[in-house]
Amino acid sequence: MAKLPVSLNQIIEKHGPHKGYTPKEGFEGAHEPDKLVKTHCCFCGMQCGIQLKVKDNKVAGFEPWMEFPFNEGRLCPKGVQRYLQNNHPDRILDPLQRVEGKGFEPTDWETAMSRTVNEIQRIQEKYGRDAFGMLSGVSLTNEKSYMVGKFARVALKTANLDYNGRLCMVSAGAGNKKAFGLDRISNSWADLKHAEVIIIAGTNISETFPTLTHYIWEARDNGAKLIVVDPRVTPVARTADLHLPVKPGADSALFGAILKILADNDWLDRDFIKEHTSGFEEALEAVKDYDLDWAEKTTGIPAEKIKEAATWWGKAKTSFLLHARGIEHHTKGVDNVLSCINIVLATGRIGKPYCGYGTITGQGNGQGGREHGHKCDQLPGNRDITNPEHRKYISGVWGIDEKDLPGKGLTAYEMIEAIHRGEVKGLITICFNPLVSLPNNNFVREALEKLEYYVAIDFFLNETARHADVIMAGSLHEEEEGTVTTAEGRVVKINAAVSPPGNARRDGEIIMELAQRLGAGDKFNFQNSEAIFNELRVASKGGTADYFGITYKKIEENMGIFWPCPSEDHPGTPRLWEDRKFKTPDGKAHFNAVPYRDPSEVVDSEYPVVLTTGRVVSQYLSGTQTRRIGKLVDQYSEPLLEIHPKLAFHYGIRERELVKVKTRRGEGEFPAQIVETIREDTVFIPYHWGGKQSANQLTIGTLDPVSKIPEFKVCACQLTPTGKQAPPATVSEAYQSH
Ligand SMILES: Nc1nc2c(c(=O)[nH]1)N[C@H]1C(S)=C(S)[C@@H](COP(=O)(O)OP(=O)(O)OC[C@H]3O[C@@H](n4cnc5c(=O)[nH]c(N)nc54)[C@H](O)[C@@H]3O)O[C@H]1N2
Ligand SMILES: Nc1nc2c(c(=O)[nH]1)N[C@H]1C(S)=C(S)[C@@H](COP(=O)(O)OP(=O)(O)OC[C@H]3O[C@@H](n4cnc5c(=O)[nH]c(N)nc54)[C@H](O)[C@@H]3O)O[C@H]1N2
Ligand code: SF4
Ligand SMILES: [Mo]
Repeated sequence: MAKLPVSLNQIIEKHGPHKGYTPKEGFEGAHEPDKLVKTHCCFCGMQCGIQLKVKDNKVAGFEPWMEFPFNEGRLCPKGVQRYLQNNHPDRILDPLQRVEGKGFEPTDWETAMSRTVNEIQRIQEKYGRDAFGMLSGVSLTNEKSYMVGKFARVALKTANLDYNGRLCMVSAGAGNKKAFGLDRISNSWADLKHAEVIIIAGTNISETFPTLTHYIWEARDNGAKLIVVDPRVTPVARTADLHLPVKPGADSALFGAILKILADNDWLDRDFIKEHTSGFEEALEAVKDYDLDWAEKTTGIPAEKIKEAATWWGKAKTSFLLHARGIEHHTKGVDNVLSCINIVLATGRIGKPYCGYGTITGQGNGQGGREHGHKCDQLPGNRDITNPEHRKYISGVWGIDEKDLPGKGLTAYEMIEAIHRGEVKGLITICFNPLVSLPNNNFVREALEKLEYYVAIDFFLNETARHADVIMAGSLHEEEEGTVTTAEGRVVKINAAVSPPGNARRDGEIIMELAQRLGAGDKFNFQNSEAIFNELRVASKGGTADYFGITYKKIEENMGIFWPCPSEDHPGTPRLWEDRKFKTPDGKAHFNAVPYRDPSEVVDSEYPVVLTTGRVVSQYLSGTQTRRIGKLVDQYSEPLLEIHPKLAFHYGIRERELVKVKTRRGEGEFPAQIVETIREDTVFIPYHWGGKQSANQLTIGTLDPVSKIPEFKVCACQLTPTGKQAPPATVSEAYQSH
């Protein structure tokens, strides 16, 4: 075989230069970019640094950004492929409006805007201001999140604003506020590397936060013991020292039993408990009967494994406890979180080098987006919309009368219920696909059909937007400047690489024009993203999530600043609580009594199998973005039903046989994937698809009473083999263009 030329220069030597192309010194590719733009991945909360290659105002590829300290160039499959969205043929290039009998047709911005504003005004005049609701999302930057919060309260003047973090981090947020008075992970990831014991509970970290796995490996190289709590033997669990295969919904029983073992053996930091906490005795009293027999029966984890985990945790000098949606997506999500915090506080291992605790925030700006007034009960700086002082401060920043500031509104799923009741008649969504991502989505679909007017702002036509009257063509992450806050609390800079294609517009501009047409233009007179950020800084000043000392310049010079950062000469706070000054009213960290209770739906003879749901590495959330990227589809192209060989044998289910999965809400058929890596009583379906492939046809719409998060992680189902074999997994042609 002839030896291939290895460089462009050699190709040119052999064949002469390419017509019309003169290569520049040092570049060997045929598509030399016009520029490389340092920014961050648009997907998960790790917010890995990446450099986008731009050619002719299009994102043409990427280069690793080796200097960004968190990921040092490493990326997961989604980060590597994300650049393929910018030129995607499905991109919405014009505003669209639904024409009866014809579907969507492109229209001009004047029509889209005036129709929307007329409908908002008509609905609010007829039914009241709160009859027009807004649902938003935290793939949006801090600037956009802040602006959406202000838009809903100042321009739309509705109380009913909520966001997709309601389906995500709210249980952790509520638990953290109760215990610490502040909602952020306690330490930066760097502290993980030297922890002696690491517990990760309810997170499939190698698939959902792949670049964080590196930190766990480094810790293990340094001798750390890793404990994984998950009903499935996830990839990271396969490498763990101890895997605790918990029954879905039973985590607080496990952590309660561990707390009892710590106390029984006096593996406690009594000085810390006495000086810096409250509520220890009550928390202990609540678990006094949680002996190992009870714990084994309730959690399904062998007693000796629970004891071993407690012993490792109890005797360690340094430790880290991390959790994510596996323990939080429950009607007792907040309780589960509090039960984890109890064992951290009992051993006093927080706010010290290599000792930390926190939730792993999911969405790209899941951290920042939950601080700036995006939630139905919240104002910027993580302030409380029901607190008179907080209302007064923010009204002052916004230049409005406090009595004109709406009060607390409905949470995301409650808003769907209110549409059913006829209380909410109009809806605007940005960056949210509730028809795929909310539970019990047949109920959600019926609600959408009841709306008198629905407008969506998105760059792809997602499943929910298909029910819209008007769709406004919005912008991708790489098309607007701003900041996001990573899962470790580091505020980083998103740099615009290109401008929106066709007649699509930047989200920020869309919101500002709507505000102006609604008569609030003077409150939205921002010249650029930095001007929005500067207002956000002032609005957050003195709140628990204080960004006042953070500037664009400082972020760029330091590759991110950790909040809280109260003044411009403050360096930011990678590690919280070193001063032991917790943000609760009494300045102490709070233990909480967590009595065990069952999930909202437990198995019975009619619905005898536990169903849990979650993610796979190559797909992201409702799949709007990743189901359009061929290589990611190739990697995992359809929702499979993970089932243990014993359970499959019991039902006579074969590999890739279509299995009817039925719950009290709905049913669907899914190809079986028989794996030994799941509990025998539980099946798992990833939720990234819509319609008949949606896992959320099956899930239950019950909510945690405090956080109002839906119980995505446990319900009861029935399995029936259909006898039909699913065709081999293939990638549809539409997706093969990349
Ligand atoms: N590839 C990919 N990465 C993502 C995302 C994505 O969609 N795709 N989304 C991002 C977002 S927004 C989020 S919120 C995060 C989510 O990140 P994770 O929380 O890690 O992801 P999930 O798959 O929802 O759930 C994690 C694990 O919980 C387990 N589990 C189920 N029930 C229980 C239970 O009762 N107890 C315990 N202990 N475990 C249980 C499941 O088996 C699963 O392995 O991922 C982020 N990263
Ligand atoms: N059964 C089950 N259901 C779940 C979960 C589960 O584990 N199981 N997990 C839940 C969790 S943790 C989450 S976070 C939710 C997520 O659920 P969603 O938030 O509904 O999911 P996304 O896919 O992020 O939908 C966001 C939409 O925003 C658009 N978008 C993204 N970025 C931007 C932007 O910058 N501007 C604009 N205008 N649009 C943008 C995308 O194109 C997409 O259409 O799903 C929840 N649903
Ligand atoms: S780990 Fe998250 S932020 Fe990093 S490349 Fe993957 S999806 Fe993007
Ligand atoms: Mo999430």
